[in-house]
Amino acid sequence: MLYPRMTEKRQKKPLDGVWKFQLDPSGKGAGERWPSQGIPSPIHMPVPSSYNDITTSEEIRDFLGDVWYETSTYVPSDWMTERIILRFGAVAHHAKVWVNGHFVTESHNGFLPFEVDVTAFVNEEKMNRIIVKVNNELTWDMLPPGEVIEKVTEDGETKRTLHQQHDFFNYSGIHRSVFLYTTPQTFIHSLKIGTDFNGETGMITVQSESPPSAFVYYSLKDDQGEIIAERQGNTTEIQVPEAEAWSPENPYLYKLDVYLKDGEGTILDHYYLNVGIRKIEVKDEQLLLNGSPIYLKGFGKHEDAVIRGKGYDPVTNLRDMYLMKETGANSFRTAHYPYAEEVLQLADELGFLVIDETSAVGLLSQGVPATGNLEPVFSNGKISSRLKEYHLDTLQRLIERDRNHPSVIMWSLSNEASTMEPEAEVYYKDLVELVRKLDDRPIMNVNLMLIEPEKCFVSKLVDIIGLNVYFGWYSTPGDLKAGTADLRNYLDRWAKTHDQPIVITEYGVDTVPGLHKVPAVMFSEEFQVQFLEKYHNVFDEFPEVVGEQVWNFADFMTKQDTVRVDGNKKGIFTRDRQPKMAQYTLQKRWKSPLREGK
Ligand code: GCB
Repeated sequence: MLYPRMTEKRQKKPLDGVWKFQLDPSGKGAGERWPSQGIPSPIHMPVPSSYNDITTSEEIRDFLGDVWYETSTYVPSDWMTERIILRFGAVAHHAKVWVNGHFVTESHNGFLPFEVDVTAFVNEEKMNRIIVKVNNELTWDMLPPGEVIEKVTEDGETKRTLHQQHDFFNYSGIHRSVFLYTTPQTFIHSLKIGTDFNGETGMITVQSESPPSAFVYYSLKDDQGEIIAERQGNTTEIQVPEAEAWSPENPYLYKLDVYLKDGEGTILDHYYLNVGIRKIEVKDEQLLLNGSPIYLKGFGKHEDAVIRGKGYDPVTNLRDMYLMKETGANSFRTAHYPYAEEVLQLADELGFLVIDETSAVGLLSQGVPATGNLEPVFSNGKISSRLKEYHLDTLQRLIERDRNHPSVIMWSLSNEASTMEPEAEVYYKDLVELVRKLDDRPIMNVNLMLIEPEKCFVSKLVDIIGLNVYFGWYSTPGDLKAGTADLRNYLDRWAKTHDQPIVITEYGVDTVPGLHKVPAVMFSEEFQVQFLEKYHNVFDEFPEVVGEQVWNFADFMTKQDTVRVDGNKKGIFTRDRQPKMAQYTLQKRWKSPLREGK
């Protein structure tokens, strides 16, 4: 799906701002005709944002169920000859949309964009009313999975709570920008860019999907706007001699203008894309960027910020990127769901290598308290064919959305699933097959530290192994000597049983900023520093380890729990993006040359 862009042939109008908002605890909105008559007793709510932390109401923060949003807008008259599209960057988790009382579309994916042609429903001379019903309940037919539990309290009230499997707050609402945009009637439907680089010459392949009645023209420009090559046809190849390869140190972007013309040469449509020429491969237990080994240094992140929750926020995003650069990071993982498209645009421009993850987090049952064992999820039917369809659909849409970003270097299928169950193998085989059909980037799957390397049914299917490790924290708490010995042993077992390179996709400890202790104890800043230093020494013993991403970039909100003090505190930065002591530990390591090849 193409990101909406303004050109001389396309217009766009953001609908971001303050919308009307109302909770609907009894689900009466549709029955009372809110979609056609408007929502009756609204309060003000910003879009994009999570709604949870905007007001002071506990009911709104913890709300589970339907809420309604409403806005109104005029549409310029010169749009009336065009296709008019209404597009949402993401709404968590379910959305139904009405335009001027007409139901136009629905979505059930909280982290991916959706759009609909509303040309037939907009008025030229009157205000247009857009109404969105948002529901934030999770089920085991979707990602991330979850379950609404109903309990009747002593005073006869039904209390509904969300049972979720993942460690982040269930922020909800219209999370990303909403646009009205136009395309001409004859328009460029999709574009797929591939690049290759042999050390000198760059190769760009372009595939466009456009109506057969029109002709496609491409113009490739360098970053000064000088034309380098011009081509024609739905599919084409462009060789770029002495190409500037894209990398974190030199995120050089070419610009590709794409025109659709009629038989007389009149321009019907125009779209453009940034193109970074780069080659990413996994070879001989190494990760190669443009032919040379690259070591990933960086973070697992979250889209999470004070007040706006998971709402798209360019201010926080840029602060994060500058802090990551300053720390010496060259990469991040979009844990645990697809991030806003604008984040990937920044990663292209500023030079970050991105592990792009689906929202498959929590495909692992929690421990059974009586036994301490993990209940199966693949083998007992909890993971249904519907959930698998949802996973496949998410992967396909993620790839179609993000495949043209040079920053995206691999796809992560899931985080910490029950891959020790034999039934997981068939499930993941189908995921891998789909990805291989759609794209040639390496595939990763991220493992929980309880997965025994000898008994994992999925790692053999992927190109690169992600490991989340917390020895000395969740096991042998506070004992870093035992923790690092366990880490060494665990990595050794992975290295012996698998041929693929390993990225440490999570390692870290909760740390209360300002808590100092000598000797170090858990939760102190000293403990975080020592944990990282000791882990780094172990990573350096393993040539198979081709990357380290600390958990987490910043502190983030979780549900209320006995093991969380106002959220997860494993951040290297606080939630308001100020450094803890450990930032200097990372900066020292990441800004100086690591051992050979790292
Ligand atoms: C993990 C999860 C991550 C949690 C983290 C933690 O393994 O992947 O979502 O937040 O551990 O802090 O416990």
